[in-house]
Amino acid sequence: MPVTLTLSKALQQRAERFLPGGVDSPARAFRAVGGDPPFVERGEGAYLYDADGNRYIDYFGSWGPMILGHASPPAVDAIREAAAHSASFGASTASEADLAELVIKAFPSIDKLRFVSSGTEATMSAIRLARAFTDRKFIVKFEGCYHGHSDGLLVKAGSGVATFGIPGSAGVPDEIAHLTLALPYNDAQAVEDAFAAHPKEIACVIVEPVVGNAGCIPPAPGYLQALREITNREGALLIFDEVMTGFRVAAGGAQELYGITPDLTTLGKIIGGGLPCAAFGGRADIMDLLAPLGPVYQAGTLSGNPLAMAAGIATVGHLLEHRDEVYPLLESRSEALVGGIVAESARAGVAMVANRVGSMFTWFFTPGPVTDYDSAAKSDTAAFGRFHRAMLEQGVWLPCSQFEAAFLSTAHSMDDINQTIEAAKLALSSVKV
Ligand code: KE4
Repeated sequence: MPVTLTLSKALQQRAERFLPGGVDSPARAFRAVGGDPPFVERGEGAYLYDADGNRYIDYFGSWGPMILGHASPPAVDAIREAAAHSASFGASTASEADLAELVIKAFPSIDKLRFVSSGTEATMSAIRLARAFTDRKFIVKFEGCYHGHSDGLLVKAGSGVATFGIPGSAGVPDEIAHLTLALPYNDAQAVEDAFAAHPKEIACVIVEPVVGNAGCIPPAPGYLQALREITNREGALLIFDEVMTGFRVAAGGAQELYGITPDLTTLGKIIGGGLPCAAFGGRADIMDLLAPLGPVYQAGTLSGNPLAMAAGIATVGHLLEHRDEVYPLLESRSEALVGGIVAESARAGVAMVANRVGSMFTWFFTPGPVTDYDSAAKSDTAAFGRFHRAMLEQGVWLPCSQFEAAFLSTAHSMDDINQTIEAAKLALSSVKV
């Protein structure tokens, strides 16, 4: 039954009276894919239900957190119980160490961590720590990687590979952007050149070990190891931004999957079970620089919030207790879904390549391969927009941008996956104009 969006359109108009673009985060406005964004009323398992009563199979899962599906009973019960004792104290609770202990059990590279309320805070704080620990001020990031919206990370590549960045957003001063080198992903030589051009000046390299924010782009064989070796040799810290990959591509994230030990790790999304929760952590000799122990100031009113801790403990606890079933299930079902749609695109004569690591994946409308931001940017984003709208009309809600990763949850059934592949058959016919 085709989707109608009458009430959603009215809600969008009302929202635009109070919120810029009617949203609290730009991607939700559907500008990258066109069409009107449905307004969600509730989620349950693999499904979202909008204000008009339409049901959608959800493949973005709140951009990653909802790995157990929506309203998963362990998380709902834990949040309900915690909320009955008040939502926030601004004082220490046992639950913070409870969740920290679970996270550290899954991430042996983390001796200590600190909770914050967003991935942006986590990466911003980790970079401040790296600068203090190394007494250096420049940082390296990679084109196509997104680490939240702190000024120094909203930076585009400069004119030359080893030249400092230019602002990637209005309001970011050149002076701040010039402290960041934005290099091509999956190019170890570019990192060598940057350090050669700026010896003993670079505090850290921050990387999405599996890129999700240009669409899904896996690391080339040996690439992460090269980052580890170069940063070790140059006295810079390696920061794995696992906000998306943590507890997603493996219980221990990309560092477990690829066998790399970073100096600092940032986490988010899944560790809060859908509530505002993120973290940064790593070697104790670095983390102990944080106030109140050391000179690096970092703070947050709602850091370690008891409801977020309860949701995180329920979610992470479930994943760790059932890791031997959960991750193989997500792997096999994701393979069936991604492969099924790629096969349909070949039958439809639509140029498509897919990248997947576990249950995070992206279908790119390009012959491919997609190995970095430049090759991702060759995708036919108009075709992706037509595909997205055609899938939404059939009750399948994909991430609303070609340059985002899609996710599967443990709640998605094979019936959901087969229904999605059927919907793609029809949607792909609308892609070809
Ligand atoms: P937040 O500040 O949005 O909690 O986290 C920032 C962040 C940091 N690191 C990585 C690898 C991330 O993917 C993110 C946020 N991801 C985007 C979607 N890809 C959030 C969605 C949005 O901005 O609305």
